[in-house]
Amino acid sequence: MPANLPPEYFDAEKRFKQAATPAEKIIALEDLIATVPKHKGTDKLRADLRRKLSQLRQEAVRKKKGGRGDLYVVQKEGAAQIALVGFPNTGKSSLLACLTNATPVIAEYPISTLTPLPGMMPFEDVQIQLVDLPPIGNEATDGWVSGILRYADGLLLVVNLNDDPDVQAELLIDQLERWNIHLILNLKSQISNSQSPAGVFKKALIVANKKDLTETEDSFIILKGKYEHMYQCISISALEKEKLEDLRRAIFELSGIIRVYSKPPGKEPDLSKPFAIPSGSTILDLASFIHKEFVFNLKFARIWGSAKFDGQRVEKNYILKDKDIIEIHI
Ligand SMILES: Nc1nc2c(ncn2[C@@H]2O[C@H](COP(=O)(O)OP(=O)(O)OP(=O)(O)O)[C@@H](O)[C@H]2O)c(=O)[nH]1
Ligand SMILES: [Mg+2]
Repeated sequence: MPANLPPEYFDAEKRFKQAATPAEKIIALEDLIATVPKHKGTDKLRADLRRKLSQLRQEAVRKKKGGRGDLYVVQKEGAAQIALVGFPNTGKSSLLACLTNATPVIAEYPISTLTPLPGMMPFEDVQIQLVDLPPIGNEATDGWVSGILRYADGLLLVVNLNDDPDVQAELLIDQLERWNIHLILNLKSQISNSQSPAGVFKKALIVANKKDLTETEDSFIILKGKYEHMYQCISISALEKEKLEDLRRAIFELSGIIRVYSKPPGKEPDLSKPFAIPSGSTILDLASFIHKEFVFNLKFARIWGSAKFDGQRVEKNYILKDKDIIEIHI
């Protein structure tokens, strides 16, 4: 046993010994490792603890094999599914807690999130699903985390303003590239999420968290200088709940959906429940979404909102805009 271990080590060691479940053991051991000072005298101890941690993580994944489906796939709910990607401690779980009704583990120690956790974020009259994930760079979880990213409708790259956010963003994008997950440059482009032999293409937004900390303004300027022409960058504080409304709107825009409302001929529109459909959808796409039969019977539609005048007659290939009201004639 190396000399000069701090009292926190012994407290953490006690908690590790008392931990009952595999998840608790992993968390307690991560905690314990964080208390060991880094110097020559502790090399062997740190290596032993790391080996133990890696073994526990492998066991945890093996034990989950029976319920593998639950661990690897997050059932989509709501209008779109957006995944949170980032390095340890950047505030992914804090964000999920701020924006949704989910109650994730939030902690000062790294790798506090071990399994995916979804939550629903209301934005005006739609619900968007956010998925909190373990951090990138952990060999025990990277495999299935990257699997979830491939299925998401958009990615939030969460970086910490206190720790060279531009470098974090670069490393994250590099890692995604290695998984053949390519980010679509510029949200406003017409390209949508797609798949090809070269990999998947995803829309992304850079969320720079912890703007409440001092001297973070300059790092946001550097981040924007490097990335703003490619991805929207937004600085927020999950802790102080700053700029969260801007973030909600940016997430809605990232989701690539629009809301349209239907109106039976001669009646008032039903504004209580929108149809959430991909942006770029036409009247015909909407018709097939509402009812398969409509595709064959559709004659034309009248539209309130994006057309030149209210109630204007439009054809099947008319491209809908967010908040249009549509009267379908069959
Ligand atoms: N000052 C400040 N601290 C924050 C903010 N958001 C989160 N934190 C703190 O940062 C630490 C990590 O937060 P988490 O939300 O657990 O981070 P995470 O990215 O989910 O971490 P992992 O799951 O380990 O990857 C916690 O101590 C939070 O209280 C913020 O906006 N400002
Ligand atoms: Mg977390």
